[in-house]
Amino acid sequence: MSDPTAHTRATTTDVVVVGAGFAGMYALYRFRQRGLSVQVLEAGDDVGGTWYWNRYPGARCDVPSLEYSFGFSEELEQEWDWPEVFSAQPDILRYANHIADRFDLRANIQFETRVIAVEYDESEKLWRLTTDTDRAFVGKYCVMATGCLSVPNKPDLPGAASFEGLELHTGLWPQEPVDLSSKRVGIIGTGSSGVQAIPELAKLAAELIVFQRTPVYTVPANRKGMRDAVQQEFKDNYRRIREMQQANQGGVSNFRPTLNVNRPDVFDPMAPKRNLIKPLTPEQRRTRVEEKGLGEILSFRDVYTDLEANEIANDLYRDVVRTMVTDAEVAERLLPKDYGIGCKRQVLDRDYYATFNRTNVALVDVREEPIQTINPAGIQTVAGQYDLDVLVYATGFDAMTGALLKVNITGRDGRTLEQKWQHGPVAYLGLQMNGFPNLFTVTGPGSPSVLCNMLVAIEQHVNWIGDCIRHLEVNHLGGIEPTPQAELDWIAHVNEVAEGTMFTAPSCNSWYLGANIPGKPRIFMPYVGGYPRYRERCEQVVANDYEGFQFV
Ligand code: N01
Repeated sequence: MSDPTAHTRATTTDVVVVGAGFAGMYALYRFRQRGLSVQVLEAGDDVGGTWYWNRYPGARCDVPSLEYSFGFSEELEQEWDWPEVFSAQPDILRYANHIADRFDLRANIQFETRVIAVEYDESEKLWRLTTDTDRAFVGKYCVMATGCLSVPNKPDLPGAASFEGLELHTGLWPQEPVDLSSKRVGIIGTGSSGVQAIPELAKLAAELIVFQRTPVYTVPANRKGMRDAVQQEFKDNYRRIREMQQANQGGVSNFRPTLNVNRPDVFDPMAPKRNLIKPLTPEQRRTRVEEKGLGEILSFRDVYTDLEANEIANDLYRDVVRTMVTDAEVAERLLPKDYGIGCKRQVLDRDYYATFNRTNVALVDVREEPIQTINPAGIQTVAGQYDLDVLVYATGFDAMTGALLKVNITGRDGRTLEQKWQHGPVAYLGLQMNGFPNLFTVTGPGSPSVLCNMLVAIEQHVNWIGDCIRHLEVNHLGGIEPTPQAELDWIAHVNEVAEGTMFTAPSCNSWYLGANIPGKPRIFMPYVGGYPRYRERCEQVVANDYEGFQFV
């Protein structure tokens, strides 16, 4: 229970939003525009969410920046320039700061304020939020804009607390620069964060030891600087591009500049309509990859739906990697063997495999050589001791549900979200939960979220929530929540569309399934049916007078 006296010092607004990442910032902008009073609460000392916390060397986005940008303001679209096609974390954080300044958002954001309890006051029909400061907050509506990948996962390794060197997590990287020169650095984890950080840490540190449990499928990222002509063509076509995003499975327009750039390969009339790997001969497959690069393997459509095609692609991938790593034993350890391409979030890299050819980098396979303990000097495996000055955890996040469960949400009749979700997340459209009236989740479990361009997903969700609140206000309706049946039907649908995809293959263990957190229920959490289908469903629900919801 929260401290009841704190309520006496409570600030009351129409809406309380938790989190000042892109979702929380846009919610504040949009709801204010709707005439609502809004208070945003943020644990960090500035805006940016995931881009505020993930400052590790090499951090950058895997969606092109001209697409990973907001479409709600034409002025914003026109005035902002991206320096690279796929931006690095500092540029994305600058964009977040620009938005905060431009739309005067900071005035309604309370920084350095961590929410520790969110409780429904049934008699008053209000949400009461307790924080780690002496202030509490009350709102008729509560919007959780807490992000999908915001609670860092640190595995419970024996002796971890005894390490006397510097301990870092990629998801909680310090703001001040970390001097790694002359340091022996160890890194645990080879997911997206580890793969991005490893080449950069190898350049900064005297020695780098990579502790890998599961090898990764990773392909080279686009590393082009932004050309003015390309940026201009995007700006000239932004309205069309936003429409194209709305119609694309992953919320990405795939718009290609044609006027100012000579790119004959983009609109090749001879390009095969259905790009399949299975019908090609081994030589044809090899040639395609030699000509177009390792990432070409990802372009074959059957790789994601046909297990045989998937295995052909996996073999081809392994053959190419063997040619990239000088030491054959190291190469063999780097090859993913017991799961297929498409099971996990695709990883993109800059010089990942070449990094293992450096003399200051070593690879330890912790499946061959399990970690026994962490001790004051470093890591002890069954094969020996690795002394370290710095230990980096690149061990991911308690994804999608972690941040929602961490803030201790209690709904009607004292029922907690933890109780409701003990067997996995139960929600309708990833927007709301029965028993938690007027509490909304932005990009919650059961919505496309992490399978979509996040900024597109955020805009759609925040717009939907803003319209819903307006509907409640205009019609003097006390509150809204989904019916239990609508939740169950939606979850059944979410599971049904995920079935038969590589995401849910029995060999697949990913954070999408909660498989990275011991004891977490194995459930495929995001909606894989595609963003347009999902968006249309949300629109249809509203057109049918909020079908599946009840007004309370
Ligand atoms: O986390 P992960 P991440 N002992 O969970 C290992 C987004 N993102 O932070 O696979 C040893 O993918 C674990 O091993 P295993 C993106 O959506 C995007 O890298 O569980 N190892 C794995 O290797 C991404 O998917 C960008 O066997 C342990 C690693 O730690 C998501 O964030 C950049 C271990 C965790 O990988 C998460 O990526 C960065 C243990 N006890 C992140 N526990 C871009 O936009 C865990 N591991 C490009």
